[in-house]
Amino acid sequence: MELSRLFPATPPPGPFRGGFWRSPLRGRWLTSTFALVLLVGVTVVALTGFLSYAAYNPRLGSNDLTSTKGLLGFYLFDWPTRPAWLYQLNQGLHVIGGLVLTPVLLAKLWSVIPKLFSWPPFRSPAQALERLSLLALVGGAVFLFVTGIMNIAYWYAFPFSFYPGHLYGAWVFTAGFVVHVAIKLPTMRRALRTRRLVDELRMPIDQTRPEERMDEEDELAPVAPREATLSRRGLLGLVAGSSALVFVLTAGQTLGGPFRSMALLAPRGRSYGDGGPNDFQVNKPAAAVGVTAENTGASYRLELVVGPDGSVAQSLSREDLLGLRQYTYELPIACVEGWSTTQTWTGVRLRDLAMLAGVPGAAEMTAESLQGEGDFATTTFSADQVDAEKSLLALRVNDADLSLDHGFPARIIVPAAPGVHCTKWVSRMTFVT
Ligand SMILES: Nc1nc2c(c(=O)[nH]1)N[C@H]1C(S)=C(S)[C@@H](COP(=O)(O)O)O[C@H]1N2
Ligand SMILES: [Mo]
Repeated sequence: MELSRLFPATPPPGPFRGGFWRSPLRGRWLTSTFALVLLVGVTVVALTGFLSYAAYNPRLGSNDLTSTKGLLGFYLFDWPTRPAWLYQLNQGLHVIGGLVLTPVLLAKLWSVIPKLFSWPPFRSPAQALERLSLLALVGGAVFLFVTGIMNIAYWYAFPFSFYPGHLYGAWVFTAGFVVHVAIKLPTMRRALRTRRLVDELRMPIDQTRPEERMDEEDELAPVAPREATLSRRGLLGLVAGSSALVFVLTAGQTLGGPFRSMALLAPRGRSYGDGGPNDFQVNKPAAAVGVTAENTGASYRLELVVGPDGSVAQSLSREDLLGLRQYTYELPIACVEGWSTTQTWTGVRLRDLAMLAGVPGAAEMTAESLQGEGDFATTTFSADQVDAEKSLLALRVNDADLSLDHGFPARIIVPAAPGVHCTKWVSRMTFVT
């Protein structure tokens, strides 16, 4: 069907005219070069994103923060408990990967701007559909990058909650991404063969020639190119340099050690407090949720409850807990926001507490914080997580009592779990067979 008759033959003035876009750097080779980086990078960021959803064990208790998800909450397995750094790696790849790819995404969008104004807007129903899929692709990508960056900056200026929004956006984007890759892969491969990267990296400005149009439909290479004011290697260097800079200024929040102090762009990646044993990342200070020295003092009890009917099997003071067999492990807390911190924790094994509650081999355990209602105050753990050798109710960290901000009198540390499941100020644990 010839649909172009729907539109006047002469394009409207301005950006719709072929001669408007004059950068000699635009062309299919350049776009495909960025596309190749994004194809690999975005795949990693998307997979780790969906894995992060699964890491919450959304099947259990109230763990799922996306209650309206329907089919989109699809995942395949319970999250494992080893290696202990699994979620740290996953979230480091997801968040730092997304940040590092941001300059590449912007460059790719710049390189394809002429297509936004192509004329006629579509020539066939198939092409109309293809362009519609770009709405999911570009809209989805911009939405995910923007909400992701706003979330790690704690800038909740959007009128919906982050978890469902980011998850649904991810599915919209993924649909657009799959269609786009399927359609464009052959063109990308052809375009990448038109130039060699090594040659481009040697080419100074005065030898920088515009890309040739590859065929009739090529809307990227300019019809009326200007003289180059930046070489292709200059542009690639600018983008690669920006990504490298973003990496250096953020990766320390996951890598830790000496790199932490370099994480200038990471909102919560640097030093805390006094250099003592409790001097590490605090997202949510006790004062922010009404936890005080008073309600964690002499009156504190940990109730071990047998579910689902809820009879209290044990009521333990902190001294009681310290009297149980203690274990010490080095384990990370890895926040969904990408920062992580590895510390040496000492406390009671969750499996020993299940035993004490009279529910050995519990199928599920729900931990509640004395913070009461509110975000992250309740978490449900799987049988594997309760049973894992290194799953602790930590009482001490780095040979000192936990500080109030780090969850005194007791906090949960489960290997490989998302940081949000390391519940602080635990006052009740309900074990279900
Ligand atoms: N009770 C309670 N536990 C909590 C939280 C909380 O807000 N309340 N925050 C969680 C989150 S999101 C993370 S990443 C880890 C580490 O956060 P922190 O630095 O505040 O300890 O603790 C988790 N435990
Ligand atoms: Mo977190």
